[in-house]
Amino acid sequence: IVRPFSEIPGLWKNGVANLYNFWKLDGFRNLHRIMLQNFNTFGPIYREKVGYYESVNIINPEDAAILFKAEGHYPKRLRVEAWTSYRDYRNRKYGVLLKDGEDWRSNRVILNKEVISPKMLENFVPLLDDVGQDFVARVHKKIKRSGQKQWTTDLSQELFKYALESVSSVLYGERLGLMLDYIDPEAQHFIDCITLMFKTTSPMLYIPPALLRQIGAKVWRDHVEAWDGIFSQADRCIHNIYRKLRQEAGTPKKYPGVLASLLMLDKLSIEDIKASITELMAGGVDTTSITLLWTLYELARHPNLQEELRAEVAAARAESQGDMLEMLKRIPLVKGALKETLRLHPVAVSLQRYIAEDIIIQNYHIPAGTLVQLGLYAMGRDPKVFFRPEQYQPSRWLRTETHYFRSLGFGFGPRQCLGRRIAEAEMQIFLIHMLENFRVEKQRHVEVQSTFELILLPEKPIILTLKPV
Ligand code: HEM
Ligand code: 2DC
Repeated sequence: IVRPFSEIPGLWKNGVANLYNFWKLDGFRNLHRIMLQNFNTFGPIYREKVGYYESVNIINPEDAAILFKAEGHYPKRLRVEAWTSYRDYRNRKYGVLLKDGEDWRSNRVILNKEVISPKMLENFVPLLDDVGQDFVARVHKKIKRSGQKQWTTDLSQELFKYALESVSSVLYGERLGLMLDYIDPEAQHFIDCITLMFKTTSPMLYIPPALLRQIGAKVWRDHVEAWDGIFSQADRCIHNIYRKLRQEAGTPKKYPGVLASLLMLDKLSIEDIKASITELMAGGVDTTSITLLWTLYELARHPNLQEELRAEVAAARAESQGDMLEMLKRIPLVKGALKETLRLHPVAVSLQRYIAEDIIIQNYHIPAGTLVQLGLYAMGRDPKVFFRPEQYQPSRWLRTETHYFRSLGFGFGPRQCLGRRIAEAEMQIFLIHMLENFRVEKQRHVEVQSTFELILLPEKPIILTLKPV
C-alpha cells in the first residue's frame, strides 16, 4: 500500500525554525554534508523546508530514473531567484539557463546544434588543443624561471584562466590571450566577478532576494556588482565579434565560433543570443577549472594510477599520429578519471526537477509540481551505490559495476548541461597535455574537503608540485 506525501520523513513543517538551525550549522557552506547526514537520519527519501526552499530528497539511482522519467517535455529545475531577480532588476533577457517552458525549448533546440552536438567537436578540438599547448608552455616557463626544475603552487588562478581562454576561444573563435604573462585586467575582473556571483548566490537560495534588496543587504549589492561585471565583459566580447562580422562580407573560411555561427544562422534574436552566450561564458570558468584541480589532486595522491594514465595517453598519441580528435577516442581511463572526479567532487551538490506528473518513490506518493532533488554528492559517496566509494578508481567506469543512472555529473536528459561537450573535450585535452609533460605531486598528509559556494569548491588551497617528466 502506497503511503501519502504527508508521511515522508523529515523536517518540513517550520521553514523558519529550520533555517535558523541550518544557519547555526553553518549550512550555507555545509549543504553537501548536511544532505548526507539527513540521508543517514531519515533514509533514502526525506522531505525538507529551509526558509522558503521546499523539496523532497532522494539518493538512489533507481529513484533518479523514476524522477527523470517524470520530468516532462519542459524539464524545470530549481529556479535560482537571485539570478532571475538580477535580470529583472537590470531589464536583461533570460538565457537558456533561466528560461522555462516553450521559450526554453525553442532556444535550447537551436543552441544544441551549435554547442552540444558531437559534430561540433571537430571545430572545437583544434581551438582547445591550442589553448592546452599554450598552458603547458606556460608551465614549462614557470618551472624554468623558478630555477628549481619544478613548480609548487596553487594552480586555481591558472586554471581559471585556462578555462576562460578555452570557452572564449570556442564561443568567439579567437583568443583572449590569457596564457601570456600580461593579462588584461578586465579578464581578471571577469574571473573575480564569477567567483563573487556564486558565493553571493547561496544565502539567497533560502532568503528571498526581493527582501534582501528591499533592506539594502550587502549580499544583494555584491551580487548585482558581480553580475554587472560579468555582463559588461561579455557585452564587450560579443560586440567585438558582431562588429567584425558586419565588416567581413561572405562566409568565413575557417570555423568562426559559436557566437558568429548563431548570428549567421539568424534563428534567434540578438538579445536571446547575447543572453545565452553570456551564460555560457560565465558557466564555463569555475566548473571545468575546479574539476581539473580536483583531478590533479587525485592523480597526485595516486602516483601509480597517474603512470597508468600517462601510458594510455602515450599509446593513444602513437596510434593516432597526434590527431587530437582521434586521440580522444582512445583514452577511456582518462575519461573514467573525470567521471570519478565528478563522483567524489561534483560541481552540483544536487540535481532537481519540478515533476510534471505524480510519481511513487520508496513507496511514497509524490504529487506533480513537487521539487524533487537527487543528492548527487551523497549518491557518489554511498556504499550501497558504489563499491568502496571512498576509493578513487577510474577503472570502475570501464567494467563490472553497473552505470545505470550513476554518471550524472552533467545532469540528465534535454535539460542537461549545455556546455557538456565543450567541458569534456576541454578537460580531456588538458589532461592529455599535462600527463605528457609533467608529473604531479603533493605534500603528504594533506586532505582537502569541499565547501559549498553554490558550486562545490575545495575548502582550502590545493598545493601541487609539477615536474617535467
Ligand atoms: C547546466 C554541470 C560545465 C553551461 C548544468 C547542470 C549541471 C552542470 C549539473 C544542470 C543540469 C540538469 O539540471 O540536468 C556542469 C559540470 C561542468 C559544467 C560538472 C564541468 C565540469 C559547463 C560549461 C558550460 C556550462 C563549460 C558553458 C560552456 C551550462 C548551462 C546550463 C548548465 C548553460 C543550463 C542548461 C539549461 O538549463 O538548458 N551544468 N557544467 N556548464 N551548464 Fe554546466
Ligand atoms: C546549487 O540547492 C544548490 O552548472 C541548489 O554552469 C540547487 C541548484 C540549482 C541549480 C544548479 C546549482 C544547484 C549548482 C550550479 C549549477 C546550477 C544549474 C547550473 C549551474 C549546476 C545544484 C552551473 C554551475 C552553470 C552556471 C552558469 C551560470 C553561472 C551562468
